[in-house]
Amino acid sequence: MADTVFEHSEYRRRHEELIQQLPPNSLVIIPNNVPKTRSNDTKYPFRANSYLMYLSGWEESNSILTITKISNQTTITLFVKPRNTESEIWEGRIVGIEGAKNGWPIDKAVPISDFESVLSDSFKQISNLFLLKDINMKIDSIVNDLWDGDISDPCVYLDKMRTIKSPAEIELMQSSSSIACEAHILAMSISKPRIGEWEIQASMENHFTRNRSVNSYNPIVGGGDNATILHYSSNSNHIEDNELVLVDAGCEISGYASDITRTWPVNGKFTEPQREIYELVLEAQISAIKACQPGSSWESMHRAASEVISKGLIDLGVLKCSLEEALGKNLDGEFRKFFMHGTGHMLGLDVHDVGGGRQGGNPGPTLSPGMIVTVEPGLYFASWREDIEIPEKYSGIGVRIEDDVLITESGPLVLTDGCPKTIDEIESIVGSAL
Ligand SMILES: [Mn+2]
Repeated sequence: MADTVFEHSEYRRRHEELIQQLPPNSLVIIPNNVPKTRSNDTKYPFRANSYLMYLSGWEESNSILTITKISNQTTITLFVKPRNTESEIWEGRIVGIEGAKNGWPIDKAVPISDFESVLSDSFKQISNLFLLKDINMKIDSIVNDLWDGDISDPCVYLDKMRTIKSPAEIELMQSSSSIACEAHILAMSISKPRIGEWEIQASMENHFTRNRSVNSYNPIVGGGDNATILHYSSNSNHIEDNELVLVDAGCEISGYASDITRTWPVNGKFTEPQREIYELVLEAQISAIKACQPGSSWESMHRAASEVISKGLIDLGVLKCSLEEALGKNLDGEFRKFFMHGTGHMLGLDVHDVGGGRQGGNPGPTLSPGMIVTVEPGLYFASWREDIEIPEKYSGIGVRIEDDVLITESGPLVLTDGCPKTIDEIESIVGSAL
């Protein structure tokens, strides 16, 4: 028997929930990701498709899950690689047809080579087709060749389902949160002037690997001005005495992500200007977390953070305008010069998880029990910016503080509260392992 991440009954409940929403005579196709070449004949580490993992726990490459609902008869089929000794000698053991059928929450396992013929048979019986597009181009073109009708997006149903985490999912996300908290504390404890950004990255990845987890995204370790680059990733500079370092790093357990940012002075002591900015971001973050109440609009946490930031920037003399101008009509005022990203996003199988809520167009989902979101306001004063005025004393300061928050009936529950964020706590931990 295989070890699926969740009990089979949990996957079966997910199938049931999806099937109930599908129109009669439907077929849903979920292809797995395609392994990507890194260089010549070596590949990037393979990561299975999140929807496929969500619906079956299956991870092996070269596979496709289909769900058919034909006159109230439903069938979950997994198309997989058959066993092959020669290939297994080189690439590792293959689960195969029998293994898949016996160990995974599916009804049928079929060789992947039969996909096209099985598909053309099913097409005679269905009237609604749902395909997870742009994952495997070969599958997209097979489907396009065989099917003349409309192709719908299964994410319409699946994203809503993935947004609300089950108790078992929450448990996993609590473990990946806890491991990431420990990694941040370790990184703080080894920090000292002139440490390399890569050394901090290495200490975190070491902790992730030792706990059988992997990065949930490329860690950001930015010292000084590098902290003001939102997606800085080279992690290739020394961090000088008196500089802050911003570390945005999280891990993944059985596919489920954590996502934490902490910012600390590399020498263990905040300077006065660093302290002023840090305290403002922390106050904004705490206020945004308090706004994570069930029934609140998605915007409410961003509004809470933006209000604190706007007022604070005026008090510090960074913004010389009214609070109204600082905030702007649609939270698009002067404060955006220094806080240019959203306050949070959904978190789950994807680090920027499905279910909406990111910046742009739509109003975003209403916060509901079982959702897990990040809360991560920041302030950035890049010394190299010439398009805006950067106050001299804050020049080269970038601060972001990010926690992972479960919405519960009784309010926000911070899954990453094991990671210290007050100035006193941080100053006592930085350098303590040296
Ligand atoms: Mn994040």
